Amino acid sequence: MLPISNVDDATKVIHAGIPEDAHGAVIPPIYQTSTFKFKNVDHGAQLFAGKTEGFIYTRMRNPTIEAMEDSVAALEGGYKALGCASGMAAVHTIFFALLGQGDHVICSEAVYGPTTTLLKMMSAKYGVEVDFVDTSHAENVRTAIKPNTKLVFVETPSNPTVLVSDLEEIAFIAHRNGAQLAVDNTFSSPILQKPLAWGADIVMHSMTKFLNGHADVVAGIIVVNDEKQYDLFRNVLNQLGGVIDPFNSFLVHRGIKTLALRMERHCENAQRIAEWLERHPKVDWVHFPGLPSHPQYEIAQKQMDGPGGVIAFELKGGLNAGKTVMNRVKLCQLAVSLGGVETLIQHPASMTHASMGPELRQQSRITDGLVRISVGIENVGDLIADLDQALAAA
Ligand code: LCS
Repeated sequence: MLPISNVDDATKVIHAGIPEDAHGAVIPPIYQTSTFKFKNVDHGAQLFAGKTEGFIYTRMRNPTIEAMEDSVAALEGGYKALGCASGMAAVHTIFFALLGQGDHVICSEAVYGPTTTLLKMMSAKYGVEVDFVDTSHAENVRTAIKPNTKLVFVETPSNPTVLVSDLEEIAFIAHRNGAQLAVDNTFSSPILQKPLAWGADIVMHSMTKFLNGHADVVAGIIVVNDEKQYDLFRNVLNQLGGVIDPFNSFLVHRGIKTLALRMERHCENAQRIAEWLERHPKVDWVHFPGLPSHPQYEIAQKQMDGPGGVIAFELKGGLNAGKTVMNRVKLCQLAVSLGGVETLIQHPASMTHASMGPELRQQSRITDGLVRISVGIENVGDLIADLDQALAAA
């Protein structure tokens, strides 16, 4: 393994998680195998007993998956990481590992829709107590916390409202009350935000987004701080079965090589577009952490190394005007997901956050007219020209 602990992220994305290879391969090979041969019965027994180092079965461990996991763990400054089949598999594994009957969880009210839905399911099926609060005001976490609160789950910036929550403050509140803080860091990637450094205990990503960056893989990851936590999550993930596969791990690890470069361009392009939207006469409001008008601009400045690539905005004409823009864009593509090299535009109320239901959407300020753009790395002039012609029709 190359010495990567004291180097910049731009170096880590290239070199972290690259093991020495018997043949000198510069890129870790894809171990596209479900299972690994034992030398003899005793060797198999030793592996199962954890008394010797090695691989058994890909749901448990696989070298290609571990190479990618080591890369993300290094970028997040964590102990180790666990690749999952999707971001939702990562969310499920965290909830299942940490929450049981009678436990209480506090979750940001603005999160990816299915995270809300999953917690509501766990509440109905397993008796987990759930409170959705606006974590962009940390005092709401303080108010909601109870003696049985086991977990605070924060998404920052939030999907789709792009609100920012103060990780340092929330970690302090959670820990003082014996709860753990898990952070969905999907919108920032570890290049722009490192929640563990602000006190979080667990970080997760939908790697479908910026980490892979090329809109061709569905995957997730959990990063933990210590061995005890790692053993717990690895055991739970192994039983739940939501593991990533070697080929997708290879693709994500390949995508990560350009993560630092891509994030730079995502931030630059999105900043330009957010400023342009904010000046546009047809735009009612814009949420983007790089705008001084953002309600948590100061917190974003403190904990993020860049504003990211996702913008939420609403037109003065509300839903109908938003629909016109989404139907008229030519270069920006009307599709859900985010964090890829291509610019995507979508309507959260009818798409990514439809499953939340109107009540929780209203509480979470996901208005019917809110439009979300994930700004890609195309030429920003071309993107603005496309949005300009679409807005002209609104
Ligand atoms: N967390 C966040 C913040 C997300 O944006 C998503 C997916 C997930 C978790 C779940 O990850 P997945 O299982 O899809 O890998 N967000 C999506 C979105 O905004 N549009 O489509 C998917």
